[in-house]
Amino acid sequence: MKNTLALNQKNLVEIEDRISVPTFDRSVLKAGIIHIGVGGFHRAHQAVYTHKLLEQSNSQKWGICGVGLREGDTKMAEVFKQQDNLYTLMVKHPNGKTASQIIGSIIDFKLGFNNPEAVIELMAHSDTKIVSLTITEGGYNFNPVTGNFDFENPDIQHELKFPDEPKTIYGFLTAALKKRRDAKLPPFTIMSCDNIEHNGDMARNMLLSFVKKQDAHLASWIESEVCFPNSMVDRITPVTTKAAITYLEKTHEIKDEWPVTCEPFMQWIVEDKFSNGRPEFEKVGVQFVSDVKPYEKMKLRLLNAGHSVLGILGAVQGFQTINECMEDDIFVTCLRRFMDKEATPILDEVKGIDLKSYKDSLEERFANPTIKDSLSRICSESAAKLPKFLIPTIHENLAIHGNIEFATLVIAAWCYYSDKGIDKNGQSIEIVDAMRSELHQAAKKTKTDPLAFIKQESLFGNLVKNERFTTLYTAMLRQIYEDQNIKKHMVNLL
Ligand code: CS2
Repeated sequence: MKNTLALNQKNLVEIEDRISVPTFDRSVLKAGIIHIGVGGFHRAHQAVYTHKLLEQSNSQKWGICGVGLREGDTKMAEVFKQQDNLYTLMVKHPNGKTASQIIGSIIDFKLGFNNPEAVIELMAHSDTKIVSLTITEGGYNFNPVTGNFDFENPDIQHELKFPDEPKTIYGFLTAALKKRRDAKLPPFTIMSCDNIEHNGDMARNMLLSFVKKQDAHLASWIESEVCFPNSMVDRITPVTTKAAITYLEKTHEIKDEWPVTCEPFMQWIVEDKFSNGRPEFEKVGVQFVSDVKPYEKMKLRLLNAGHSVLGILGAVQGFQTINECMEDDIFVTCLRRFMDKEATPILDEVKGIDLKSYKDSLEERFANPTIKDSLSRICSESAAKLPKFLIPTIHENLAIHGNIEFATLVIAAWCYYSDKGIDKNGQSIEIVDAMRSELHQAAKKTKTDPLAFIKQESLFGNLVKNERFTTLYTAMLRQIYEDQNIKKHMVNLL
């Protein structure tokens, strides 16, 4: 009987007999990449590509230093400290097999909220070539209707007043870029890896709006010198469960406080524009293109929107996971109809991709029974996600007299879900959303004003003015409120 080994650098020599460990020398790596927002997704995606590249003997020595700007990142900092920034990647295959390995590309982790100076220094250091971001859709601080930077945010107001006390990504980037410019260092690239169409352009526009208020000269330097590649990122990464931690302990006798689980599929398409060099990621399967927009749109409007369609309808139906939805033929058919009839017609031509097989593969990935991606993860922050994933599809279809039935049913179900917070069996649904109370307040008015929910302009724009939409929406809403039988109303659309 072996003994359980805590995951850390010293124990790697023994862990090697159990699962694969980094074969490269971590001590010589430099933090060429500073990554803000180290959650499951980054650890299953960019950090894995970086690890794979480091595994190649002739590779450059790019390591990653993780940064958490919020107090909520403290736990990650503690775990990383205890484990010498190592963690286990557990890839879950549809046949039930789990392939586990230790990832070693992250070499340091810093918290920004309690020591902003250290993070600014790090970003301003000449070794830093790229600052990459997974700060979620909500992290970009834009007004979804106007698309403009939200100067009302108290954190933004604070950092504009006190540039030495940054709070959001914008304060940190500005302070660090200023230092680099003053030190005559080349800037770093800002690489957004969030699920937002034109994520690089978004990061650029928002940062420039912020900097212009503070320092017009710096803004023009950023405008001409800093690259913001757009990218499309993809790997389904459910929330880490206790079961994953126990599995590692039982099966491999490794104690990892926070492993990451994910599907086998991974994809990363990036525009090849970098201010200060980049790792040779093409050697490990990353695709570099000159324009990533059609790929981004395809992914967000099919995969992410597809997730939300299953997530919202599934939550009201009382399902818990995406694969549970995919075990129900009605859900599978509705998902496909939504993708074929509503999302596909508004996509641009996507070079080299056969949309039919892309959609087939999405169905397979969603159905993977080992992933157990929770609907609570999918539905969390819907107020930030749906205006990116689903609502634009309705607007674009209305403009071309296209189909809107399934997307509209999702919005009606979202209203019901935000109002009642229960599924059709009366079980409560935990709603995680920065706009939770606004959503609830608006949805609650539905009884007296059926259009109250979609009057939230910051989410829906002027959708409430479109009669074709409102007629369909109110009819669907009435039905859901009457009998809560979401599946019946899905069947009605087939
Ligand atoms: C999901 C995404 O958060 C969501 O709503 O759709 O996290 C999705 O799993 C990833 O983008 C897959 O690449």
